Amino acid sequence: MATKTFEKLIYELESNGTLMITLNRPDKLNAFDDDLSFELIDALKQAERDPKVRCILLTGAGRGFCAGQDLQSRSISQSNGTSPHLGESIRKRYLPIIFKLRTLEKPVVCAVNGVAAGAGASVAFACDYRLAAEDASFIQAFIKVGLVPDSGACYLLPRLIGMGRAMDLMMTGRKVGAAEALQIGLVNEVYPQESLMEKAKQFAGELSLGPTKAYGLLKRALNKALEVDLETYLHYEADLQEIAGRTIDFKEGVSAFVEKRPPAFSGQ
Ligand code: T3D
Repeated sequence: MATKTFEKLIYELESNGTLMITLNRPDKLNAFDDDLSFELIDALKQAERDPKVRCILLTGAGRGFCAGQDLQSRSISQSNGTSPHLGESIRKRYLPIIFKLRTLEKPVVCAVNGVAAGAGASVAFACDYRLAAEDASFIQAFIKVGLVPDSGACYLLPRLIGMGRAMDLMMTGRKVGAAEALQIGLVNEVYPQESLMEKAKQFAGELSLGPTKAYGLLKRALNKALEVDLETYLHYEADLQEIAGRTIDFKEGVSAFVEKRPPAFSGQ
């Protein structure tokens, strides 16, 4: 498989099948410039294609997770008297990232190591799990710079925490600390900063040993379940189970149960 070298993120595949993707612009709290956003799209596509990747663990280098859009580049174009085409920017950069995170048929765990603001928060919301450090935080920063929440925030956040809470966070742009994030269901677990990565790797490692195809199908099922009526969903679910029932991991799961031993899933 052709592999690509990245400059603004770190792409490390561990022998257990966990792929660590680390956003790597720590001096800018890993804000998305064009390069970082296009590299993340490429990294996710590569992870999707590579059968050795069984789980993705996404995090940020330094003290932040991701501060969203790099505002420096926007400031430069505004001072030149030009209005950036944000619709085009979102379609080309954020849309593919969010869509790929939601539809990529492998588990994606986000280790939120620090502040997640604007599109950086949206990226965390699009992951399947959010494990946060005690000093992590989430900021719907868009409104503070006069923008509408983007990168799927208005779609994803109400689905995670409900419409009322999402409206509050988006209208005020206030900072949500890890304790509140846990309480409102925005994150799955909170750990001390020093143990976050160890815990996240351990958890991702467990998912890497799981029935990868079934994880992928369950993501498909949950995505569909939010969109369609019950009867349509029940037919869709039957189709997915037809697929899952033909996997090697289903055979292995049943054999392991009958033989009273732990399953050794291959991801096939
Ligand atoms: O444009 C489009 O394509 C549309 C899409 C928009 C999507 C969006 O994400 S809009 C929202 C953009 N993000 C923000 O508005 C967040 C801006 N950042 C902040 O509000 C604060 O930095 C934080 C609350 C996130 C963290 O505050 P703090 O005090 O911990 O750190 P800091 O000192 O503000 O930042 C540290 C450095 O990172 C600093 O650089 P310097 O001065 O030391 O050289 C700061 O400028 C830089 N930085 C932080 N966020 C950004 C950034 N540089 C560029 N863009 C950023 N978003």
